Amino acid sequence: MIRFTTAGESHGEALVAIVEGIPAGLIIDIDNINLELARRQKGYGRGKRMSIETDKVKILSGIRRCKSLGSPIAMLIFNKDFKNWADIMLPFSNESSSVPLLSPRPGHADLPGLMKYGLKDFRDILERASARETAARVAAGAVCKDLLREFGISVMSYTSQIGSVAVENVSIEKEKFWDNVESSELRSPDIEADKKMKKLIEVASLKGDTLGGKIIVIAKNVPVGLGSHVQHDLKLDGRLAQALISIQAMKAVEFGDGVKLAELFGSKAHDEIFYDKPKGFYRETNRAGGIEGGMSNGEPIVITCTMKPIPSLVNALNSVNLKTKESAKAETVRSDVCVVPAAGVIAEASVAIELAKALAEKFGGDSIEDIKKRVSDYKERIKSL
Ligand code: EPS
Repeated sequence: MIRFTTAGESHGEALVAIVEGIPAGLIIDIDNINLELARRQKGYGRGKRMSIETDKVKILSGIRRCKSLGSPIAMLIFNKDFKNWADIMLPFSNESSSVPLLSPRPGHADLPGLMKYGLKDFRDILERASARETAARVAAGAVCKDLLREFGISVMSYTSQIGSVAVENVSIEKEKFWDNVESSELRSPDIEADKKMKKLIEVASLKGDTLGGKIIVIAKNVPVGLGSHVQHDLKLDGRLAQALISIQAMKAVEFGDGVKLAELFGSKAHDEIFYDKPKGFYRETNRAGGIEGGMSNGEPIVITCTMKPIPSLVNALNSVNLKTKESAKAETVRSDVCVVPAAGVIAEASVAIELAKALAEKFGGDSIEDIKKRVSDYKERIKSL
């Protein structure tokens, strides 16, 4: 079974990711992991922290001679900023120049976290609630992307909206679509929208405000039948939704035509099935976004994720001081204005992890060669239907 866990505080010494269940014999490219980490760091509207960090992974276990051993893969990403926070964040430091943070930010984990864990300074909450944790998720996702690549499965994403500005008339089939996405600081495929989005981010920045938006994640070449209809917690869409909604600040996840389907008659909401001798069964539309009955149906998996504006505002919202109980402005901590482009990279990682899990579940195997054989036999069976 593939599973992963992460550890680490935003300003602690390092982040840790442990991925278990990756089959033996998979070629792991450390450059690919570092490339994904670098992609996550980019984006117009990011704060000062990203100019301090150059995230790189240190592999501690599970890989030998560039190949996975089947044992847990432990990865470390050092926080360069830790040296500036050592007296505040060292696990056994007695002396602390840290002034407790007492006025929680509306929309953040600060207040519910403090209440739940019985702590007094919400730095103890925000350090782990921070989206810095997603660097570790991206490292885990990069390993899973390596696994998926062996089966021709790709996971990509782009920014489709920032604030009120949405990309228009774009088609992922268009030449250079993905080159445009990767070369845009906002990971948007539409140069005109890109300009407007940047302007909006500048306005937000001047106002001490923040912006959310939408990203679209697309997984291609996913074999039919990942996930299952037989039990609630095996459904692929349910699992992907959990993985994506757990990304900091994510508020909604839609598959295919998503919420738009509510307005339609059933006759216009589904993807009719056709058959053609060489092609087999196919659809001409993909309103379902590649998942039916909790299983992949062979069409691209298309997911729209909506992110709220992050709650760390320079122009702080009203809050209450936890000690005096008097009205106070929420604490201002260093922050980003917009993290939607980074969220796309994180969403890719989250989707890659879930698909890798579902793939390993369906085809089993401790070694990459065993899985390949089973996938090939399965594809033959489907073809002969
Ligand atoms: C982030 C690191 C954090 C934030 C941001 C993302 O660094 P710092 O708190 O030192 O500025 O910039 O965190 C959030 C968006 C959040 O919600 O906490 C990172 O590595 O992506």
